[in-house]
Amino acid sequence: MSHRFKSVPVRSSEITPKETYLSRRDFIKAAGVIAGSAALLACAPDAAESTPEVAGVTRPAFSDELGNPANTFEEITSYNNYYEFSTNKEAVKPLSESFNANPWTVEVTGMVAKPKTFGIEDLLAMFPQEERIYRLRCVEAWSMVIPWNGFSLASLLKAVEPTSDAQYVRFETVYRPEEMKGQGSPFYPWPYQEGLRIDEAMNDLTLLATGLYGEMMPNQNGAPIRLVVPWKYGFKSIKSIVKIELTDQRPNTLWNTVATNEYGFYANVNPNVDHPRWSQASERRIGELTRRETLMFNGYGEQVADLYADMDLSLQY
Ligand SMILES: Nc1nc2c(c(=O)[nH]1)N[C@H]1C(S)=C(S)[C@@H](COP(=O)(O)O)O[C@H]1N2
Ligand SMILES: [Mo]
Repeated sequence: MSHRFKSVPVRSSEITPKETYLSRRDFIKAAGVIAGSAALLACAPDAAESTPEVAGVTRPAFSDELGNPANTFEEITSYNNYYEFSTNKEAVKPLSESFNANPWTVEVTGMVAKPKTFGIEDLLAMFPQEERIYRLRCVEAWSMVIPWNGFSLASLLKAVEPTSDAQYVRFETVYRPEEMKGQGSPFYPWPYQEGLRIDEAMNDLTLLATGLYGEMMPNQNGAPIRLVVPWKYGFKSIKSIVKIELTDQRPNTLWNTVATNEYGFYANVNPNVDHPRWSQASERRIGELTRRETLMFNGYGEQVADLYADMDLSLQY
């Protein structure tokens, strides 16, 4: 685990500009694992200087490939969607405190040559941790910039060797109604499920995240391992995964089951296709005063637009 993240949440008022520059440059080096991102990061405006401060919160001294400053550890870990604990975003953190993510196993099964159940420690040993700063755009029209640690889903899938029949990947969250009181709610079909097309799952951007800011994944963010699909609405990024299944059937997803006309299978971030009850054209970045325009594919179109070249995205939302 890199020590570099540890220096990041320091208030920039407490450090000199030179130190800010150095830690940022170190971070750019570390972030070079994302293809092509290093050059973009290097010419991005300095995040710490260019971002307005809100109510005494100083933005961290580094940013994503578009120059957006990362949200603070505090913001990322105290405003969460995790319905297994609560539908109240501020209540998730306290309610998830006693959740026990150790020991943990992830079963990888279905249409694969080498099905296997991995301990979380096996996964951490097999796949070196990368550091990636991704924007997360919630379907509720707020967003954050989050420095994740993890490894590509593709590297795990390759290890179990999907058969040629496999067309989709299905993900399942742990079911523990004793620890997760929200799972007592009859309004949702537990356990939480999600799915990707196999080409989406194999895309380099798709991350299995095991931590953030260089720390083990906090419970409220989906300990110990969760998906991050940065060009899709946040609900695709399923938390606390216990099962990954390769299949030839398009998986049911929790949100698609609850409200089919509101939450499609694809759920690509798209400012041109409104949610039936609100616009998706702009978003509130947590910690900022003015709204931002939402970017097509959340700004990752260069990497993913080809996946949808033959589709009408207003119909397949
Ligand atoms: N199992 C599970 N995964 C989930 C959710 C959930 O309620 N349960 N919420 C989703 C939604 S709507 C969002 S926006 C993101 C929020 O992730 P964060 O709390 O790390 O920001 O998690 C997604 N993954
Ligand atoms: Mo969300």
